[in-house]
Amino acid sequence: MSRLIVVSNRVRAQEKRSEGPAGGLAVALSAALREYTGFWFGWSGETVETFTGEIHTRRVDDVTIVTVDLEEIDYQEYYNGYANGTLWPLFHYRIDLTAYERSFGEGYERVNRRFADTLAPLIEPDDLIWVHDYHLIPLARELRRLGVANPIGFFLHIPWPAPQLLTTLPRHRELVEALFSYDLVGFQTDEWLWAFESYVLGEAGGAWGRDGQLEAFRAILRAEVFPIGLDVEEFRALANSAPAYRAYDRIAAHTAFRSLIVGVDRLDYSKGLEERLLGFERLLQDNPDLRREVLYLQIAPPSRDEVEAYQDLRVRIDALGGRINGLYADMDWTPIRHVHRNIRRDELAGVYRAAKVCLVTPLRDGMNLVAKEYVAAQDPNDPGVLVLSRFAGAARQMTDAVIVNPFSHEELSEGLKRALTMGTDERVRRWRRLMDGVASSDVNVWRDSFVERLADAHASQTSASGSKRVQANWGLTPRAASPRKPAFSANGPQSRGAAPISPNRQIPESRHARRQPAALPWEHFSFPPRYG
Ligand code: GDG
Repeated sequence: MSRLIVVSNRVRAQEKRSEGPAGGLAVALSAALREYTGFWFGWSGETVETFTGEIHTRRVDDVTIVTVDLEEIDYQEYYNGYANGTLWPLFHYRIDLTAYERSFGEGYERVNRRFADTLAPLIEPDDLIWVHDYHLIPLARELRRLGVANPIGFFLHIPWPAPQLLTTLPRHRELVEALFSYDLVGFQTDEWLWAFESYVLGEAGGAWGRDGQLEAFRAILRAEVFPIGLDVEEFRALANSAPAYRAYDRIAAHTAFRSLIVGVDRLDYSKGLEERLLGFERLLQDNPDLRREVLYLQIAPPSRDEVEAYQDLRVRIDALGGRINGLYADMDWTPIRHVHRNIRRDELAGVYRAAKVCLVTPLRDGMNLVAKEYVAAQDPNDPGVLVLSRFAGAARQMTDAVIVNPFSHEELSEGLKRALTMGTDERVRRWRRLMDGVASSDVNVWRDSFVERLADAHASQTSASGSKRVQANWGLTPRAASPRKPAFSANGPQSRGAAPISPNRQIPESRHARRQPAALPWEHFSFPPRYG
């Protein structure tokens, strides 16, 4: 039976789940990998003088991880350079912060080749390969060059930019063409999928093919929406742990008779931290009666601090917070508190529960797991209110949050006021619907639906190529039989029978007729109806 190989830039399996790392991808992938045989491959985070391709294997919390070291120049050009200095800002609509340096692009290509060279010998014929995020877009192309014919899928955790922005990137065509070496490409929301489709159709001369697949660059690709979810059981358990209750008690003692507003974000310009502070200032300015009634706690552990655009962010945030505190603080009340360090994940769950309002107001965000964690940590009888930016992917699902435009200080302030003054009945009603959605579209649904569609896309694309070969069984081997994996039931992909595979999925020049847009896969993830 098949194994699942997950590939991402950094491999950060959680040494101890309760002390988990900051970063949505790490959290979601650790949860996904605990369920299957296979391994997680990526960069060790270490640099060496000369790249050797030597792998390090270890087992962390039930997950096998395989890592490789990179050179310092790789770290600078690929990680700090192209990934976080070029693609991250561009894909978050910040062309003003985007670095367009040729050496960065060269480093990016080199590291993707190094990853492919190291990974290819570890791949067995039955394996499914699932590649994650913007660091590794060309990886499938490099693996195909080495003759890897397995199903390879790609999931983008961050937004896909509008074509008008993407075309500012030198060699944007090559980047998109590289995606056509995958069998399946997944996006967090329909908005990012549409942006991708409009580039392929409008800019790359592509067309709709069979079954709603895209055809361009003489290849076929299935592109769909797979909104990432939470490991809800794990998070609810964390929220009920002793450290969570201790954190809750500490916060409750500190905020007696006041309402706590919390924000939890990596220190990143995409998260809208400055706009959030200005919105909070507006709340204090417009509502003198609320002044001594609220406390805003912002947890913002630093990230990517070797990238220039991140270096002065903390200084600006602290200066802004200091200015607002200076204007409004009283002898026994300081409105804003910043914590720039990593809080344990179980304690974080306690903080969420203690907060009457959670402010999740990114300017652009692929999904945002904090929004889902906050909902999962609430007391069902007295839940808090989520204030959510319309520009977070999560807003497409979590429509019962108070939705705001974070660019408008007035709207942020009004949304906050609405959340702070909301009655219990409405809070409970909204929370139930939100919690239903978080529970029914969790990390297991995300993982299983992606893997199932990957096997399916591979089978359908390779049969179209006309190259016949008896195919291995692409059904995965879950570690233990689990009733919540319908994707791998007896009628699942493993019973599909022999399907041909071919590394070369090229299609004839002639384009298929343009199709009507197919029903969005999003529909499969719609939230269930209201509570009765
Ligand atoms: C990318 C996409 C997408 C934060 N501070 C602490 C801490 N965190 C944890 C949160 C949450 C995670 O980090 C942040 O996840 P997000 O989803 O909000 O954001 P990104 O890191 O930017 O993730 C994003 C995600 O990938 C998954 O696809 O949703 O759109 O940008 O889990 O709890 N965790 C701990 N201490 C902290 O101080 N332990």
